[in-house]
Amino acid sequence: QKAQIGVTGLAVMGANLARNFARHGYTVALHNRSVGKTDALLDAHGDEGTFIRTETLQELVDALETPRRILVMVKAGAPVDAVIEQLVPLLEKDDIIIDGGNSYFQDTRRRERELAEQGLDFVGIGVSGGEEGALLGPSIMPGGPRKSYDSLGPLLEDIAAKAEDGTPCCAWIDTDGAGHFVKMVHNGIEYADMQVIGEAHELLRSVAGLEPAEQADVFEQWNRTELASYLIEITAHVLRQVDARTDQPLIDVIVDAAGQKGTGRWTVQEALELGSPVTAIAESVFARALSSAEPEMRLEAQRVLPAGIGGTTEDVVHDPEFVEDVRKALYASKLVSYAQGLDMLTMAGREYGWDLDLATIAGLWREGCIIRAQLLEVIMEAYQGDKQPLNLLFAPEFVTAVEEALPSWRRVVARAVERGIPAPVFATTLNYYDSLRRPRLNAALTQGLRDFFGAHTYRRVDDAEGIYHTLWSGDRSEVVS
Ligand code: NBP
Repeated sequence: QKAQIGVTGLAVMGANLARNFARHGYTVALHNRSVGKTDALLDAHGDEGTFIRTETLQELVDALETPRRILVMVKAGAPVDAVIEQLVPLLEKDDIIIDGGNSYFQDTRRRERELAEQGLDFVGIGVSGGEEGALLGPSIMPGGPRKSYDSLGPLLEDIAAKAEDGTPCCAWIDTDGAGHFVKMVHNGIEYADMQVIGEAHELLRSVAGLEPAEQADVFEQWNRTELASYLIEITAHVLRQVDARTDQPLIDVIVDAAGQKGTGRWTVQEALELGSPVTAIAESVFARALSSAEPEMRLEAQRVLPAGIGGTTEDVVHDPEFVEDVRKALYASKLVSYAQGLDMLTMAGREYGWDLDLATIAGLWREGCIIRAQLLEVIMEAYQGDKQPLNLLFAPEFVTAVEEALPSWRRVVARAVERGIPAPVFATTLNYYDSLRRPRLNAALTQGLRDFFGAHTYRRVDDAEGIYHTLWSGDRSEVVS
């Protein structure tokens, strides 16, 4: 009996995806560079389905029905190229190599191009949901050639998470790196989601005086509102946890230096290339960087930098109105962060020639992935009508939602600033919102200054076509450039 799918790379993600396929009735051929992982998987879970054990890539290839589907789940970067290089001579036309790791989308574009020249399909798929998602149903964002999806799609849709209406959280995104691109932006949004939750937590503590266990109750309540989401749910669990060693809340013994594996940074780097203002994601990446870089600098800052707080702002201990303000600010900030991320997808679609369907993409994120949330159902609906909003914030239901949250949002940002409590994403999203709706931006002065020192020219409000320059170092008359 031949296997329908092969998996090479059996660390946590590969092993769990392999088990997921097997549990769905597929025969799965298993391979790992070091055979120990293959045997460990078979020892522990070999009875969950039909597996074929292989020791070499040649054996893996021989174990598969054709056209072959080989899922590569090795460490992103050079290991993926190394595995591809070894696989290619063993494969035949129309075989599909699938990279389910967190690969950089430009690598995926290159790999698809290179493999297409050899008659092979290369499919980069974004997989979200961590270890548990991989086993029980991840959100899957496949790119690659359209025709490969005919052969691969049904398997992926089987093992993917299902939305409440039964739709699989897996759909073909577009060619080459589109799947990995969408996964990258998903991760960026995940950074921003976690950062605003962190900011809310800090304000609830420092302004409202709520202890972690009390905050856990608050987050549990919030999880029954429009904020309902996996991250809000697990925030309650983390905040409720008590450290066995010290009997203190666990959160108080965790070092406040956030790690990152790079996908948030990639999102921001790419946003800079595209000129896409994903300020919430950028602030979140920088907030992690600030927290974890240079402990010496943070210590010195605590010693020498004054707070400059006037002392007029009282804490609002246990004030339910302030707690509700924070909840609304969190919702509004989250909406802006999603609006920014989705706008980045639109810009990338233009740049790379992808037809990215935002309703479908929001739909894929409804279940299985880390940012899964009730809100994504509403976002999906906002993009389903004939008239697509130019920006998520323009969808009528979100105009109303933000209008309702605005007074709270402004109060929370003002309070944070007055009290010297950092809330970078609450603030940057509000700034983005205010910048978008402002009839004139200070960019006019920027243009004036650029023209002054560098003759960079400017356009006039009363002439859509002309390019102008003022002779700043001459008689200061204006000339058409
Ligand atoms: P790792 O990223 O830790 O990679 C370990 C696997 O890569 C092992 O099977 C290892 O084989 C193999 N490998 C390496 Br390292 N170099 C190799 C090479 N030159 N040739 C062949 N195999 C090589 O595994 P993971 O945490 O399961 O993640 C897999 C992918 O999924 C990554 O891209 C990751 O970013 C992504 N991802 C992870 C998560 C998560 O929650 N962990 C979530 C979503 C996506 P060995 O056993 O012989 O050393």
